[in-house]
Amino acid sequence: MQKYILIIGACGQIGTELTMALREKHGNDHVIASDIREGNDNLMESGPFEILDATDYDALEEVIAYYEINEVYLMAAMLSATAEKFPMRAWNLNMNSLFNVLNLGKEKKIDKIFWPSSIAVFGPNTPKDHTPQNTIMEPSTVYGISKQSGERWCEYYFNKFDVDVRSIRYPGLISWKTMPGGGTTDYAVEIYHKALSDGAYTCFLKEDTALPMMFMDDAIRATLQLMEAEGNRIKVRSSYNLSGMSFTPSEMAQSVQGKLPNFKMSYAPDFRQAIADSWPSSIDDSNAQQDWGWKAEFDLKRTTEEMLANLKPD
Ligand code: AKB
Repeated sequence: MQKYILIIGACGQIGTELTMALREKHGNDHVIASDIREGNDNLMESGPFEILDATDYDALEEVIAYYEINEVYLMAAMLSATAEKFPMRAWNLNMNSLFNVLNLGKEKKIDKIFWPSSIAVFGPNTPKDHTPQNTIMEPSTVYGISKQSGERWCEYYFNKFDVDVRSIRYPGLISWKTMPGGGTTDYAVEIYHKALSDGAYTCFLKEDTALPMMFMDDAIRATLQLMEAEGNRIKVRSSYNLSGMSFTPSEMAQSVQGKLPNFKMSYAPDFRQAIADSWPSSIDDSNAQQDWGWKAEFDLKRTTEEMLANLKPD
């Protein structure tokens, strides 16, 4: 059977790179990008693109029927910092888009679903270091509550209705092609842009706040690996812990200074500090390693080299 893939939220930080990776693998015409707004030229011109509101079930169903879609990646979401400002909008987007896609799976209109969860499912009572796959969660943010609820629903739809839905708890993602928007881990991307443009950056988290992070190439590779794995290897149907690296803002500043010795970092923590304080410092991803062979490749040093080389003005 021919594979036709729909990416919802294709213009975001992950969606942009995921769309291009899937187009390279399956052919441009087999990967339909969609978003509520237009994205970068490369994404829009390299294959089909649809304006689509993920909370509109009828519109979603129509696109799926028109392109004979069998696989959906639902990347549209409101992230942690923005969700604290607009709780009801975040809940509406994050939950209703998921129900729409899960119900299309239940009705056998699509065969396979990817839905991203996050380290935000964990909360202040969670063990902070090497946070295990199964542990106390109790998220204290709007975004985290929506992601934890989403995980429960994914597992429920798999058990009750045999919906093949797969998921990863992404850490903070670092990339140079598309900016993140509205997250608590965004500082780890902003720092590189500001280091090159201004030689200085004021971080909105404290210098010693360690968080789990990952370079985008690893995140895309993990996503494709999970989606390509045989179904019987996917033992976790809520969402898999995934680990790349862990570091503090001050360790990141040192890494940038290794390449740009005059770079200056200062700190002005804001409301995002409380969100970061509720999240783990590092993640145990041994289930992902055992079940489908996951292994990260990028550490902080390599991430800094890639980011600065690609963002550097010519
Ligand atoms: C955020 O900071 O909200 C996201 C996430 C960790 O899910 N990057």
